[in-house]
Amino acid sequence: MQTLDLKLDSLSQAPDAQIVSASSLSLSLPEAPRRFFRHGWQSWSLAAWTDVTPLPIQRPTLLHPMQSDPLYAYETSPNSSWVGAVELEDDSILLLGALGLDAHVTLKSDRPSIAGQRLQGQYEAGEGEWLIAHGDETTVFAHYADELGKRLGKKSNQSTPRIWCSWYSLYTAIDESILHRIFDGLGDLPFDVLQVDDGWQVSIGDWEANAKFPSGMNALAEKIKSTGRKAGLWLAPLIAVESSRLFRKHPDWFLRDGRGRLVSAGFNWGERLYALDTTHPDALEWLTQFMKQVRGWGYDYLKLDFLYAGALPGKRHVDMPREAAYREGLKHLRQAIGADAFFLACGAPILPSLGLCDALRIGPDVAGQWEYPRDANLLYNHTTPGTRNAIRSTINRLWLQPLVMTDPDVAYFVEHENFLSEEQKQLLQDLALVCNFKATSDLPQWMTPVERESLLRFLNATPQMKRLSHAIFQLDDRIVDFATVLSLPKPPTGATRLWGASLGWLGNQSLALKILKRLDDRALKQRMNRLKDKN
Ligand code: 9PG
Repeated sequence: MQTLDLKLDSLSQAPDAQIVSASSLSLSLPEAPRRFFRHGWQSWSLAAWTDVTPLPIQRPTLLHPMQSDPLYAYETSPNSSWVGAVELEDDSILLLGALGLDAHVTLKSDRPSIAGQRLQGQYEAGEGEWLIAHGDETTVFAHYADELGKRLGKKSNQSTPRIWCSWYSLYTAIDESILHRIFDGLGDLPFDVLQVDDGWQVSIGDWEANAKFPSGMNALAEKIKSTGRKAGLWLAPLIAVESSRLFRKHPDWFLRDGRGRLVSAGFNWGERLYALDTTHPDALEWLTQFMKQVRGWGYDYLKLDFLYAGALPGKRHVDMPREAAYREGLKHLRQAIGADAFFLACGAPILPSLGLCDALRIGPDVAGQWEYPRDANLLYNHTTPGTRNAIRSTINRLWLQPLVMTDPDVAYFVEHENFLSEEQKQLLQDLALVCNFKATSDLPQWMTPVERESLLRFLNATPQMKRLSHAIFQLDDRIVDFATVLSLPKPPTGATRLWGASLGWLGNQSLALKILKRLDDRALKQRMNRLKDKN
């Protein structure tokens, strides 16, 4: 396939959109664009309209594999996974989007142009094809979603469940008795799923109930189902920590680079993470059995997390493009789970997950904190937990709505243990309504009667939603404006930059991260004890 050189002028005669085939292509622009739309690789990565100047390298770099596409983490010129767009002087938007996997878009400033590049060989229909669309933002992105749907598949007709999830109140500080009390306390609030998050397992890789769940995972699912709801469970099937039995027993199942060194999948839970090579037949067989076991325990809603690990660059057992390998692995996962279970993909590379999951997280984690100046300004990292980060990327990924249920993460209703203002909580609740995906982690024990009432109203609401512009929405007769949330802080300069660099260095030291984790764990334990005292 050839390299194409195109000019926007030559396109403007043509229809507003056209599909071209090329392994790489370059589209000259009439002038330097005003803004660039960058689309981060996986759920947590940044999706935003930014100006066209280079952005600082995100820190700490140790976390690149879990927060960005590590292949482009050091590329400072504006670049984007699969699809990029520019805003021109006449307010029109020009979109260049890959219709297959393993493709990237970059903005070149010398001779203003937008370039697309495919990385590796053909795998599925649509690869090597690009959509070029020119017009208003809504139209060009709708066109892109439409073409992707034809090639990668679209969402099922299932209705969106309303979910209670354990993560955003107690994090890993959960145990059997606390969860039982919460499930009882939720009473007849109209949730469809009660989802147990991280904290139940022996370790990442060793997916059995830990000592805090002495009755086992089966009994926990039974308890949930006895309340008339579906049981949901969090799992991170494609990663393992280095101390896990799985990793120590089968180091050959994990992804390595061309020189045989293990590929880092990031750092979390105070440990290094490694990625399962899903093209290894034994690893795949283990995955399949594992998924069947979880279904057998009685869980019908699965939040499969840290899925990006399946698409990291490396040398696989079967030599194939990384995103194609991921998609093949996901097909197996989907089959093992069964079509009748609900599959939420999280921390997942966006395009390769389409058509295979029911719902997709489209932004970073929310938090009971609006923004952390350390991350936003010093580390210039907009992928870390924080409500502003979550809203920003989510709004910029709403174009995915025709393709998959879009999960903006949970909304908050309580004041207890939460630092968001009333306005910020309202904005997050409205985001959930815009996404048509309702979830919360609020604890019944923390709710005042008024808060419980507002949660009930939220769960029962079915407003008519209309997008009026990029950031402004109408929900029934209410106008909701996200505009002030979406901008990015100015990149650090001078002393702030030096500060950021030192902090970034510290963030790469596993010892520092381990200490931070200890402190976090201690604070969580205290939170859990306060809750226990309350009962
Ligand atoms: C459980 C959590 C919750 C949450 C997920 C995921 O370091 N990181 O970049 C990072 C990002 C997200 C994250 C954890 C770490 O959270 O999104 O809902 O399930 O895992 O551990």
